[in-house]
Amino acid sequence: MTNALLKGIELRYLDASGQSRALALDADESSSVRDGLTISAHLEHAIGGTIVRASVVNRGANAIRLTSMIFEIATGFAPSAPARFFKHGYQSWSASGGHDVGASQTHPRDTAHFITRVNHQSETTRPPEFPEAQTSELFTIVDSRDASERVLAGFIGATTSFSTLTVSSPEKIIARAILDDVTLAPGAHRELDPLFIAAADESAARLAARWADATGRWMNARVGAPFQRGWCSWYHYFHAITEDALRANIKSLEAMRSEFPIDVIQLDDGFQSALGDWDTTNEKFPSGLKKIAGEIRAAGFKAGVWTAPFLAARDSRLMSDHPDWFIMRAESGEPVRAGHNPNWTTSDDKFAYALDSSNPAFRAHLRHLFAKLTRDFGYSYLKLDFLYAAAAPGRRHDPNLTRGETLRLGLEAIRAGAGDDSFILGCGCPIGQAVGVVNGMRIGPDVSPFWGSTASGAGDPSTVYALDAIVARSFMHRRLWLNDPDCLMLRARKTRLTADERAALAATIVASGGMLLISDDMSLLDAEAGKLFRTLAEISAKIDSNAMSEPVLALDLMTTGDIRGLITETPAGAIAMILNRGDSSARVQTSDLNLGAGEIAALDLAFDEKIEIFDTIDLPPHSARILRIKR
Ligand code: 9PG
Repeated sequence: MTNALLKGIELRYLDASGQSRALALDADESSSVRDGLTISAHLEHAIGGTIVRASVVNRGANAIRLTSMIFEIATGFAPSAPARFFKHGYQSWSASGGHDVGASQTHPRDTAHFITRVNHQSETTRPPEFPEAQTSELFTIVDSRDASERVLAGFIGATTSFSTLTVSSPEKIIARAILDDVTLAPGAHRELDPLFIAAADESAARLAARWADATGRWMNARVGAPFQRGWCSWYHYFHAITEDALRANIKSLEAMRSEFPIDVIQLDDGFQSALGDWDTTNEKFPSGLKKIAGEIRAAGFKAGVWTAPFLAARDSRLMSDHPDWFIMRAESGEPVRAGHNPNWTTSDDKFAYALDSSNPAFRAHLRHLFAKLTRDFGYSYLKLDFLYAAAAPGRRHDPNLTRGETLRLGLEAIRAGAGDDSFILGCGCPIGQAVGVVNGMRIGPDVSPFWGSTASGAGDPSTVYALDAIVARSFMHRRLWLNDPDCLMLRARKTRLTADERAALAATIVASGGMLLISDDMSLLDAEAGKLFRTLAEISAKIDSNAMSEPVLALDLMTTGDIRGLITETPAGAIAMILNRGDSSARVQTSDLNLGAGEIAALDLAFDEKIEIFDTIDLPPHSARILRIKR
């Protein structure tokens, strides 16, 4: 029996003279006081573990600044035990997976460009005690071969701050609420997000689902939206999308309604007059956004549109009218760069700048903008992208708000403008702060019309990394929101994906039960593709309808091997997916897959073929199979 428990808490802060200080609370105390500053913690046994609620009150005469709250957790594992930990990624596109504890002190991002670090880490520079290589965002799971139980530690809320968990050696986990040196005025108090600790003899994926359950409940996750099927312009047209190309697809989708039953047509990046000016279009969209929404709706679809509401480029109206709405670099007084894209601007300066949602004037702008896009223009599906920008470090309008609070306020302003009946999809979004605001969330990096490198460390968009994320984060679906695994591509031309690769992408998406979005020029698809699409829609809707009661789980959440898989139990038996992401063929023993007992039948989506399975499954490189297991 492991005995995971809280050993102690420590508040790190800056006193009135700017001096770094620490105030500790032992596990057997409920509060600790110094100079009027009080920290307290309350432990509650619930949902099969311990919930720690900590708070801080300033009863002193001077304002102080809060740096972090540190929680030390003993795992019960020996310091020498061979162990692995789950390193959960920061935002939609950031990788998640198992790593050996203590294997590395350095991470490739430690020396990466600022834009890469602001994208993928809750802090662009980690304090030396909490190296990126050993740090997970929001929650972690520690697994030791020497013990039957695994330990989960994670924050089940994210309304007050970003948080990390550092696993430097097997015997302890350091959980940390990142408080960004916010001011705590005399008389003020701050509640921290609850920390959950549990040890259990169940799979890492099931423990992760338990964390997602608890988080979703604590944060009132919006999990009730209907299953989403849609079309997205991005992965065929990219920035080159035009009004005419969109119109041709609206026509095709209307004509092929029974072959391709979809509900939403979503226009992606490429329509806007400038990055930041989301209600006006460029010369490729002469009709304007309102007329286009009207055409999509007249054809019988919901209209969807992409924005990056926390970014703006130099040539935007927004940036020239409101230079004071940006997060500022303390040293230079220049706005903070949070993106770089030559397609986004005609200015010489190709950077995209981060907007400051701690500023109520900018939040009022967001409310008006999204009320206009929804109520006036008629878009009821909003893909909000590059949302991490709101959390960029820098000087903000309101020094009393953490970056996590600022991001959430920005998201809430958008929701307030868009109304509760709009479907909001987060993308490029830090995972915790969006729970309860968004209806759907991209849970991985972009797919692309090529497979990509399977070598670890390469960060370029590629389908294989998207598949890794779909498997790793499947447990979030219908617990935190509807998972968006990113788009299916079925076209056989104008793509570098092979038939096996397209089918592997399709199989992984549908087995996850997540949203089913297609991104093809519909004129490239024939009746056969339509038949496949209907099969996919049927399988994914079935898995989705079951996902509220039974999570879709990775077969082995901690693995780094090329064979990955998903499984979910339904009343009619289990549905699983087995993927060979690697570059060589694999023969897999079904007994090695944690599939449980039962007769197995496989479906090869590439060839629409049912295969009898006995003890082994042969998987070509970059291929997948859907399995049905009779229980
Ligand atoms: C539109 C796209 C699509 C896509 C989003 C997002 O790091 N990068 O440079 C980077 C660029 C684009 C990107 C992700 C990362 O894709 O995920 O679905 O909407 O924006 O520009």
